[in-house]
Amino acid sequence: MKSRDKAVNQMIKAAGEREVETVWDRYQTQQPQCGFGELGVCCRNCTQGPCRINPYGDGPDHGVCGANADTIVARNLVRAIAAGAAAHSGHARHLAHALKKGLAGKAPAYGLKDEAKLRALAARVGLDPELPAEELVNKFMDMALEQFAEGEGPLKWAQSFLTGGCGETFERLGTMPTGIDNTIVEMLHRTHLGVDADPVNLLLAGVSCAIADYAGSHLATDLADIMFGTPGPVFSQANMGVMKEKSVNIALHGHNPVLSDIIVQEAREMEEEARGAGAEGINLMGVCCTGNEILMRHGVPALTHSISQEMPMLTGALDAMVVDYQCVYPSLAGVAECTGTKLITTMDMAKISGAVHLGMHEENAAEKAREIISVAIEQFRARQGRPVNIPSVSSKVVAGFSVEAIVQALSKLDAADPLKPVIDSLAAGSLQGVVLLAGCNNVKVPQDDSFLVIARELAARDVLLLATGCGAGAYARHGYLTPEATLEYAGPGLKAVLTAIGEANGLGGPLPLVLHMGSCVDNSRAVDLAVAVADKLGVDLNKLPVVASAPEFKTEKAVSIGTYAMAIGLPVHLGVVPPVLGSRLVTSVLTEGVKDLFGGYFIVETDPYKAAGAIFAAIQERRSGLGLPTREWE
Ligand code: BF8
Ligand code: SF4
Repeated sequence: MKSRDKAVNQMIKAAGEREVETVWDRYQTQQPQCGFGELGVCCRNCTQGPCRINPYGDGPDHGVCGANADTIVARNLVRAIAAGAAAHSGHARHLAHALKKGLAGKAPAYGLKDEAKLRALAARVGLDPELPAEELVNKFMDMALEQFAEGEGPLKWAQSFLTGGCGETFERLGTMPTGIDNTIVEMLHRTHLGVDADPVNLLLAGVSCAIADYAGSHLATDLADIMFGTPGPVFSQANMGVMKEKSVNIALHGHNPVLSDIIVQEAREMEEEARGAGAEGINLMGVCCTGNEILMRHGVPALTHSISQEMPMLTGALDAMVVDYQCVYPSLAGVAECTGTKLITTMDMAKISGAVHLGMHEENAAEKAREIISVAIEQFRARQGRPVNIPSVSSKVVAGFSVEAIVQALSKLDAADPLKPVIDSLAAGSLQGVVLLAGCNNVKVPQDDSFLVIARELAARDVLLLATGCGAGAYARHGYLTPEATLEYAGPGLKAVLTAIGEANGLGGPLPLVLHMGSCVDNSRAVDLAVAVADKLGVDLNKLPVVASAPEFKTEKAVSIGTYAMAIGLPVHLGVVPPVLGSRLVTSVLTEGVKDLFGGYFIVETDPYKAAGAIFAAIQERRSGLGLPTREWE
């Protein structure tokens, strides 16, 4: 089985018929994959290599420079964390530049949209929230940009949004970053030939980089919210059935709303042009995290996610796929050539040979957005008369659960103390705990399977489920972001809690089984929620019955997120084995040693049923630590 998604399977069949190569075909041609790479024991950090260590003792146990398996595995891992942090914080930096230019009158598409969010954030980072908006936003942006440079003390965006206990732990262990960029750059320095060869020291530096990743992610979420609005509940749809044969179908793929949000705004103005070309209208759809951003803020339907990103083109009905950066497969160019889709790259730092490049800059965002939409309209004209094969598979979606939206919904139950109903339910055991399901799909796992199994197993046992990234996408495509899913899969306690909140908000039924909190940078939203609960209870995050899980993770960004989730104190389940098993030392530090230092730790389990059991056990351990009633796995 390649995917649990019916629409994806229909398109895999279409790909076979048309002899279009997909991610699953290429995975086969890569077999057998390199065992040294899988274990993390190969090093290419200098030209005396590549060196590889035989972890079974019947080959070299040191590289040419003398680095052993522990050093090599640790170095490879922490470089991945640095790359992830660079990606998330690069996304934040891009938004910061756009808003800064917008405020200076140089980029008319950008400005302050959500003043209430700005004021709330300002109070958290120590600015006077009562300042006039213009003065405040400028001060806030100066401070935001300062996060990238090396400062004197702890990184403000890490310190201000986590618990006091986290800050103290990071200071004590020397893992509190002083700036985002210098922390990432130092990791490249440390992992150069002949610098840091102490695996534990390297891993601690990896944690520091991951905390910088958290700060960068939080900043990305904050800036997107103040520029484009903080999400609230939206109703939409997901999966390839959202394509419309008679409309101009445009997929927006990548991560940064810096362009996609503007395309959403401009498309509203260009409906007439589309109708002039014989279309019924413009049909925007999202892929991956750019898709999550515009679903959360505008209700734009979600088309598909992660490993199935090539599939929508095979319908023959996709006129353009517009990409920004991150998680965009270069293979899209070849598929687009076969299917006639215009693949449009938009970032000068992320081009793909064979794609049309329409480079957007902050100054010309609206103009570029219109140019991109016009290319898609032309392609719509060109495809007329050709057959299409759109799977009639789609699900209803309720999304938009920012922390603000969740607190707002909860305030209908208790206006004075919105978190109280959740905390009371956790204490009583009608809610056992909270699990954040995050991360990617991975070609090594049948697409969505682990996400779905874990959600069903945990929901039946009264665990509240949050989701982000392609995980949230998986739940969207399978109908798990609906009240109906709550009625079908939730255990009695969870059902009662979600129903009480839903009914208090006039929904006439429960909240969805899984709450979609946004893209991968929006994992910071889930952390905010956990921090609010921890602060209210007066305990640290590493005491809460809260677990993170990345059942099908793939990217370096996901490694970085998993590491910060561990560092703030959460048990973190990984459903794909990370390339660390070549070092017993590194493996034991990550699964056990870190628990004493941070409270969080990694659980590696590829079987989703066993993983659900392990996650539930981690929740019970936390409940027992808090003196709350525990439950057996039944
Ligand atoms: O940042 S979940 S495949 S799209 S890395 Fe990429 Fe993974 Fe999807 Fe979003 Ni996150
Ligand atoms: Fe080999 Fe050391 Fe060079 Fe790595 S840094 S390739 S282990 S010599």
